[in-house]
Amino acid sequence: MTFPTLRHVAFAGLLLFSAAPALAAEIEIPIHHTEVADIGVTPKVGDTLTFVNHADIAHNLYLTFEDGTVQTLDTQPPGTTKRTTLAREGHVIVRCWIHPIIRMEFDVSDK
Ligand SMILES: [Cu+2]
Repeated sequence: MTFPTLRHVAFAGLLLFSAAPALAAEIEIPIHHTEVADIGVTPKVGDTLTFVNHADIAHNLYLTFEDGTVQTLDTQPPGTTKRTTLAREGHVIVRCWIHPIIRMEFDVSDK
């Protein structure tokens, strides 16, 4: 019996990796008082954003996508989480209907 060489193992791993769809990431974004934290990475289409409200006030975030689509995440009381999966690439602006001072922007890359 012969053992596979490191090269064979690496090749098999490459095949497995390329055959599997890219794993979607879940990115947690804290909200403190009236500040939505920067996302810190460039998310991909299919990734999920999780906004966690650590403030003691309610927020109502909405995302404006590059094509003009607006997605409202609805009222988010203190201590609650809102989740959205990114469906399209391009520039996104996050704002709050209640607190116009809130603004966070990021870009979504395609897969
Ligand atoms: Cu707000």
